[in-house]
Amino acid sequence: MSHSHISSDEIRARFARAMSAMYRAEVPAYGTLVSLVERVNGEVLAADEAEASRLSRTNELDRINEERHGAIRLGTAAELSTIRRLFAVMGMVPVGYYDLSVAGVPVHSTAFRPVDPAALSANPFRVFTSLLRLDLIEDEALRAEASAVLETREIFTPACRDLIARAETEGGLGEAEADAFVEEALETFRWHDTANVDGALYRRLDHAHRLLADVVAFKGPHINHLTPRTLDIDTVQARMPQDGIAPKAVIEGPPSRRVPILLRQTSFKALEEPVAFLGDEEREGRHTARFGEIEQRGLALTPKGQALYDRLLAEARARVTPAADGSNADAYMAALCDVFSVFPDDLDRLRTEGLGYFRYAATGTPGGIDAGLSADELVAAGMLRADPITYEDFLPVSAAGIFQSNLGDDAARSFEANPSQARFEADLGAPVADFHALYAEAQAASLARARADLASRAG
Ligand code: OOG
Ligand code: NI
Repeated sequence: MSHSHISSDEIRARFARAMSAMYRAEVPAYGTLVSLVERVNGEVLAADEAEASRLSRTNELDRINEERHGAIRLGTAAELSTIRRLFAVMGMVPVGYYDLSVAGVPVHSTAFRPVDPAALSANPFRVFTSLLRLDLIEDEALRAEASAVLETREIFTPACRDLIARAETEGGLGEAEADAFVEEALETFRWHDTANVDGALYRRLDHAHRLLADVVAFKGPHINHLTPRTLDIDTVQARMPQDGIAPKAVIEGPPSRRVPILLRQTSFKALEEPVAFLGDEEREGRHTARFGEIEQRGLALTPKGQALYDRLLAEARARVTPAADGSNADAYMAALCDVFSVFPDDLDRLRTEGLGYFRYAATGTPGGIDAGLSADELVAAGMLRADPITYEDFLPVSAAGIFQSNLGDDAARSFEANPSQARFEADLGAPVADFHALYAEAQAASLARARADLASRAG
């Protein structure tokens, strides 16, 4: 990287801020939600000194009030591979593969995000990115029409394409180029109130699947939500109505616990917006696309912890299947709490039972070190401290719940489970990273550093 290049972390931070400003202007309720989340985060940090110092130790305190994820839905393989190159300019790479066909949504997805711990604390901005699967749409004629519309649209500005290519060949962007890139890249995510199709085709697409209309009928993959991170999702959920926002009835993910695990999410419903279809100057169309969401992040789970989570979630949902209209929300939350009571809820047990990932650091305690001691023994002896590693990814069942609540209740269809990671990676033009490998690596690297620290002190 030459001296004149600015870091990809800095480009990502600028882009995330620009996106947030754009979305605040387009969807005022998002601004209300962000203010509420910031207020509640401030209250949590003021009331809970231990949590505040843990977040400061793990370099999360500074990032929290700027932390966002967004989501887009793409139509073609070419769009997906170009968006991969666009996100790479900002240090974001594809992590994880999510098959949502099981949940009746004809897409498969990945999340673009930074992976390096230092980059995550600089700015963890992520974008959940889905690719439409036309192969899951039954109507062959409609499939062909949809694909013809998608083939002719261009979701990147020419200047954006040039700047991506320049970043690739030069290994980065200079100050002015970075600002131009942020401005041009933002165009891809902007809302367009004029559609790419006429009203008749829109209705056919919408009838086949709400998602099909949302992807095919528009000029670009408008950002459909931007999610701030809260330190107390139950409080924000409870206060949303006072601020004029109606949340969906059920918080997705694990129940409320002493030690948060994985990810809990809730959203408010999509806005209904006026749309002008082709050949219709009256803007008499209506489309619901954009919504709001909040999330609370907790401990990243190991494959063993994840398997326990998946089993318990399936058990709770089998006992009470949450209805789309929220009518059995209380019964579902009660079943969830009951079923999850067997999931260990203190940090020591989560660590010693191998359920979660931890970051190790040497404590200030002086003393010799026995190289043969295990990490758990060193923690028990007060030589090492273990802090939870935050889950930076997504949950397919939760994502399906978010999709369904904002696509409308009638959108629930069932497809056969139909994962196709190899196809997705071929379209993407790259493999997706395995997030368990990333967490395991971060844990192992911190432990090796902590052991080296202890050894140098002992010597
Ligand atoms: C994406 C829904 C998934 C999440 O937080 O799980 C998601 C979408 O509706 O396009 O954003
Ligand atoms: Ni989301």
